[in-house]
Amino acid sequence: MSSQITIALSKGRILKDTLPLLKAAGIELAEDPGQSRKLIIPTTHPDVNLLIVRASDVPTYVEYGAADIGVAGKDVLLEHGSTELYEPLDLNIARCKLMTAGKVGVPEPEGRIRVATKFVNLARQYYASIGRQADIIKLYGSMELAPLVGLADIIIDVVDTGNTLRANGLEPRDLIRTISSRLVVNKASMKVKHDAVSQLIDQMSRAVQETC
Ligand code: PRT
Ligand code: MG
Repeated sequence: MSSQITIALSKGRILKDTLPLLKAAGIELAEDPGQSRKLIIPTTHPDVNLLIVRASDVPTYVEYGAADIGVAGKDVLLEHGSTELYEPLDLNIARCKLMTAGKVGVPEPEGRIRVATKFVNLARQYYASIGRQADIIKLYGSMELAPLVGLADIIIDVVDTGNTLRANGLEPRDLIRTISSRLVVNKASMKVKHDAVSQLIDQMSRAVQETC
């Protein structure tokens, strides 16, 4: 690898699950991002740096070329909706389900429903696809609260164990789609840094297959 490569990742489950795949490509963190407040993390590979960004900002960094490569959930990528990103690899990590959920035992009202979510574009597409009238309310977090206080009938969120729903008296309803995290690549980087980028994709791809 001789080109400089910048990789955008979010802290938390994506960072944790991506580290072993990067290690297989010869990339290890030179500092612990859990300990450090730095947002640019050097690696043991002289040509590779990591950027620590908000999960929902990863597609933006990669689209504008501030990072060459990123790792983001398919939920975030679909909501972002860019056609300007290559998505060469399903990393099969941070798996979850995008679902609707509502209050336990409370049937959905007839006619128009109110839906709270941070995935407003996905929510609009989903209700259009099933031909249901829905008012979509944008929230930035704690979606589970919305049905409890009468802000919405339904939420749309990603669900893993379902414990968060259950703890708040909610139940999963309809599966919208299964989600995993994807490697995304800036289109210009794919051309200009082709050798370095494709080597990294190949190495990570092999590591994904070995863990499956
Ligand atoms: O936290 P921030 O607002 O910065 O962004 P984020 O919440 O999108 O980031 P992060 O790191 O929490 O999630 C990154 C990606 O991980 C998401 O885009 C998903 O693709 C994926 N993922 C996998 C999940 C989960 N599993 C998950 N369980 N993202 C969020 N959750 C939430 C869930 O909504 C619930 O609130 O975690 C909580 C626990 O889930 P349960 O079902 O196990 O209780
Ligand atoms: Mg989170």
